[in-house]
Amino acid sequence: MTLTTIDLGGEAGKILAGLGVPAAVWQEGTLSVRSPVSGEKIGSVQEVGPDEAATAIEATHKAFLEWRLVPAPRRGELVRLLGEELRAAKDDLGRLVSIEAGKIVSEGLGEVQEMIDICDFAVGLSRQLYGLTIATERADHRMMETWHPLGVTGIISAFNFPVAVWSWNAALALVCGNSIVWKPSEKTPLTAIASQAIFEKALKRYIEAGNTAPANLSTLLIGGAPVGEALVDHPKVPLVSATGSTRMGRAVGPKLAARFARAILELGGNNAAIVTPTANLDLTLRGVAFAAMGTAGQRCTSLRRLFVHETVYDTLVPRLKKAYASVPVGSPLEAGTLVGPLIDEAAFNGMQKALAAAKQAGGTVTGGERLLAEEATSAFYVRPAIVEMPEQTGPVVEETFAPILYVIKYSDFDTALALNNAVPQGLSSSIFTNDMREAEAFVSARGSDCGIANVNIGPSGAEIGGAFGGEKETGGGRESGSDAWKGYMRRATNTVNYGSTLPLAQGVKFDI
Ligand code: UN1
Repeated sequence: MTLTTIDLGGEAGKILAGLGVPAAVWQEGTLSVRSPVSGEKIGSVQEVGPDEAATAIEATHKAFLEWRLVPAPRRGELVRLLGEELRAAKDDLGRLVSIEAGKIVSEGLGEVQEMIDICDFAVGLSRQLYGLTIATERADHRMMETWHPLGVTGIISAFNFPVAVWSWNAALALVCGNSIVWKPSEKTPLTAIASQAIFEKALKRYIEAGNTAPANLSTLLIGGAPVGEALVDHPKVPLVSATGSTRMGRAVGPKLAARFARAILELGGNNAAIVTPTANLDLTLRGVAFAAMGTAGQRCTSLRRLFVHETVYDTLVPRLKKAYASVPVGSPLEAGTLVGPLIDEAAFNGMQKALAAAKQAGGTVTGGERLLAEEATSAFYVRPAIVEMPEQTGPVVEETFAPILYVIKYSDFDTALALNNAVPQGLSSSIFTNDMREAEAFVSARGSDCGIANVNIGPSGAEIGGAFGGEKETGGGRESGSDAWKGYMRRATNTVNYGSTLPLAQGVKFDI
């Protein structure tokens, strides 16, 4: 059983050494790193304190003053090289994601692919930071808008996508002319160190090819909450993009607002799917299984609530239960495993608490028990749980970061739609149907109130091309594709008079 036979620390160390990271960085620090695969310690990482963080942010601000002057397509060249280095490091970084975050190999690799994809996107974007030319009411005038670099971009990321979320923000921020400061989750510093080393490799090649780039263009700050606070409070950080819990967002958001800094918040999700009478149930089963059990239910976009029409309930739900009972749970590094471990004991306790509360609220729980406790005493593997609920109450309206799927029967479409929207979170959602009217209603103005609304696919696993984020307690931010880049730049409206008179707008007269 690889849970005990693989030297996870040794493997992680080899990957970091291969990227040129000195051993002291991950072996001689104060922050212990555990792999959820075994629950054992795999490294000790050096941390910074808030004062060091503030000094580093100042240095990153200096870098911004230079980087903003580099033409955007030249900035894109650095991101192109980052994409190349990520391609070269894909297997290693993907494996490190599996070791440190507990994702199955395919999902670890998928996460790195997501980084590569956003780099490609950002390279193209570096030649497309378009502003509008706008008709003016004044003769011999031109009105236009220009997009300028904004400043230091702070990035706060969570353990569950330890590297992709950084890359969504980093790739866009860099082509937009910003410098970046990254505070990763304390649970996943090794993958952050590896990503920073990969960035340094790209930067070295960029400079060797004759390009100029300032020192401290990208700063990694490993540390606890005080470091995050130093970033959020620093007057020279005009934008913080933070991914994590709604609780974290409630702390970060008001602080940024108080100093009029921008926030891109990607907080909790409590994502639902509606299964209607016409749904293709084979497709639905696969869609639900991946969305609810994939990544052990630890995606912001994981499926947590399933509304099943009464005419298909007794067909679909038993099939789902069968899939839940047989899904391979185990070491994420082993071929064939589909569900890896929870990140830590606190996640396991949170799951058990939610299941107990669900029972209390009248739910029938199948699964949810701890597995492999003897093979890996400090790791937390669980059988994913299905909970049939009489109604949407208790823990169903909360986000529990674990593989729990609450299933509720419905009889009328509008009720299912209302249930989809009746939670405080608004990240992702989906409908399984072949009824065009239901599908269109779901994505319409009176449909799902989430930032993501899908048809015949689950709520998770978004591509980078679309803007990613959600409404309500999810925080309202948008990262990644579409025009999310605008959040990383400042817009200036310019009116230019190329005539020799001075007509005033709105016909105002002011003759002196
Ligand atoms: C997250 O869980 O924070 O759509 C991000 C998805 C992934 C990203 C999830 N592309 O599931």
